[in-house]
Amino acid sequence: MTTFDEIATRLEALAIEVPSWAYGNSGTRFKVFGSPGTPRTVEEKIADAATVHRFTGLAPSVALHIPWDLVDDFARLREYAEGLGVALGTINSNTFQDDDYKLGSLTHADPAVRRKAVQHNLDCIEVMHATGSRDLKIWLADGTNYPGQGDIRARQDWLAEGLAEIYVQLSDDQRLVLEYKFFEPAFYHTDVPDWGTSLVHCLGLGDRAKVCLDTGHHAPGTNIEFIVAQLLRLGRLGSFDFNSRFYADDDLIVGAADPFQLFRILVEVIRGGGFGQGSDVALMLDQCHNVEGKVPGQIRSVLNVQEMTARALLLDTAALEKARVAGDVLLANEIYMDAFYTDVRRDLAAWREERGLPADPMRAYLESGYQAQIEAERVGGAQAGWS
Ligand code: LRH
Ligand code: MN
Ligand code: MN
Repeated sequence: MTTFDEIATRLEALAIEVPSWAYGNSGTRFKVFGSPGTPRTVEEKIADAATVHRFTGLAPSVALHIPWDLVDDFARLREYAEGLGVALGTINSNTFQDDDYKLGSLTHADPAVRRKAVQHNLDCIEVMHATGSRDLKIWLADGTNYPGQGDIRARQDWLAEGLAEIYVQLSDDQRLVLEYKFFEPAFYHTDVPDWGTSLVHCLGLGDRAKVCLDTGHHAPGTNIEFIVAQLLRLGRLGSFDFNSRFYADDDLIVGAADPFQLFRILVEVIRGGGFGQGSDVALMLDQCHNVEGKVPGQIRSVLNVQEMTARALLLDTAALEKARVAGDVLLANEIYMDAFYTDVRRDLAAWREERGLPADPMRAYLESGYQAQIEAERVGGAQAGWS
């Protein structure tokens, strides 16, 4: 059995990037509920993200979405964030909210629209220079609703061309991560529907093009940990968008719907070298909090990832390997489940206290008065983008 003490220092490597849009008001297509204390500016979103980090020590960077988080001076925004103890992280481009993109962006049949979409991504690279961000994340809403509507083959060629124009503008320490999603908003075909399509484009671009895996973007029953293992094996897993789903792209709190799936994914992340020293896999959240509090929602999320990472690190890999070699199916499964069922909450509380963090970050936040303060100060919070 691996003990908690043996994994304690390894846990220090855990860093989870939080999305700026998790702090804004969001909802479904039926209703966006406003909640008191919602940020009115990018700075206020960053202040909330910094608060999550202050109470948990787990969220040292915040991802931005452009143009949702557009400001005049990104160098100043970076200073502001750093002053609060967090870095600006992944820059997400957005080519899905402009009328011109109704029938596609990088895959649109009209070269002028494709040019506009490429240019937007180039503008995002400029932002990255100012913010010090490593990753440009591209997710496309591109697709069609009806058979015959588009030339699905030509759209792949246009996509490859556009991505190449973007990729060459990255500097040597920057990366492009291409996110896939199997449906929505298009329903007949999607231009980047799966990890295979994303990988094919990344392979065509170069070493610094990687796949982004959003856990909510798969058909029910998909074995996501297998995809993780395969992409890590190929050196092409760039980042995660963590969330959980019951039905579609629900964007619920990570680990809420299926904690065992999160465990299985993290086991493969660790197994494949995607965690800790030498790893360049970015662990991010991509969530929206429609009915629950946003800052505590984010705190719960990063704590869930921490708890499940600890349990995955506890897996006795030596004993597991022995059982596998011996062909002992039941013992192998027992060893695996033992790690999953280990309750690490008390150990984690002590671990946090040893590092000057609150033993129970959620309670500490609720008692801190931060929520009452932002509710009093902020009137008329802004709506987040949809996801
Ligand atoms: C698309 C997505 C993508 C977007 C975010 C807001 O469903 O997962 O990552 O950038 O939602
Ligand atoms: Mn996502
Ligand atoms: Mn999504």
